[in-house]
Amino acid sequence: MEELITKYFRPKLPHIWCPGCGNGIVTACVVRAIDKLGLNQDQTAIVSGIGCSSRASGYLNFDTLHTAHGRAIPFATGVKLTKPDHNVIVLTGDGDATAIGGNHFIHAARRNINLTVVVFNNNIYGMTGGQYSPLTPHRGMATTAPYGNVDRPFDLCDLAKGAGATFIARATTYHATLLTELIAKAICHKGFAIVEAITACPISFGRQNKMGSPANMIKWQRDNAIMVDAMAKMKPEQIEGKFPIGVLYQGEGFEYVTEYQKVIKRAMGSGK
Ligand SMILES: Cc1ncc(C[n+]2csc(CCOP(=O)(O)OP(=O)(O)O)c2C)c(N)n1
Ligand code: SF4
Repeated sequence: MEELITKYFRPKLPHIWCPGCGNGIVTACVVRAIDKLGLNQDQTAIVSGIGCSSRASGYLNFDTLHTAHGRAIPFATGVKLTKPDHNVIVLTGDGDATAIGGNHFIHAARRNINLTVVVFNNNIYGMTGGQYSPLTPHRGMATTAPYGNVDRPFDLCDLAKGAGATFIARATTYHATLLTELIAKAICHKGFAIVEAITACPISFGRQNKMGSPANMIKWQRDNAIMVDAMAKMKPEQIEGKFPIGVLYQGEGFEYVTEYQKVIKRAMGSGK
């Protein structure tokens, strides 16, 4: 990892993440995926919004944009349209991507624009002290839900599927090798690719929800995630409260930037 740190991280440490936070694991998986694919650092852009997870962009030695809360995807869309040859990777939190940025998320999925979006899902607004997000479980505790969350959460992967994303995957920080593989696959996919990374926030979520130590939170991931193929063969009572990991969907569809290039050609009178 030492080599990867020197190559891919800016000499900007210490970071802001609390001890036991899963954000470092997810960021390491992103870097390992990039390294595995041998991506050109000068042709790779990392874009994030605002939140603990979104701080990752500032630590990484690529072309990076640390933007406004919820707006990572529109900024990334702009980068991808003007630099179609760049790999554009969005690092975003569950609040960033599905609350204030929810509209951007579904429309980028609908357009099937060739972005890789890694959602750090810690089920809460971590940075601002533990308000519930659209991914906080029903009856989960949050500073804005001291008697339990009334809302039903989104299933992020189902939301992405319904909106038109063509690569959808999920893993946890316990399954770091799988998470790395899925991020690499998402980067290679030509279209809107989303990887939900289930990660522990022991401070703003774990404490309120009595989940114990950071190690216990990771054990919870181990005990509740099931590979999607294995899950399909299990009985309903065996999968109650569990969630699938792996590639959940991969499909095809015309891609937004390619179509946009065709429009430019047509407008210039040089293409169909
Ligand atoms: C327009 C705007 N609204 C609200 C905020 C305050 N704010 C900063 S981070 C954040 C939530 C972060 O939650 P999430 O995106 O899930 O990331 P995490 O901190 O959990 O990694 C909010 C509401 C802001 N910075 N800008
Ligand atoms: S508040 Fe939560 S998400 Fe933010 S750095 Fe601390 S543990 Fe991580």
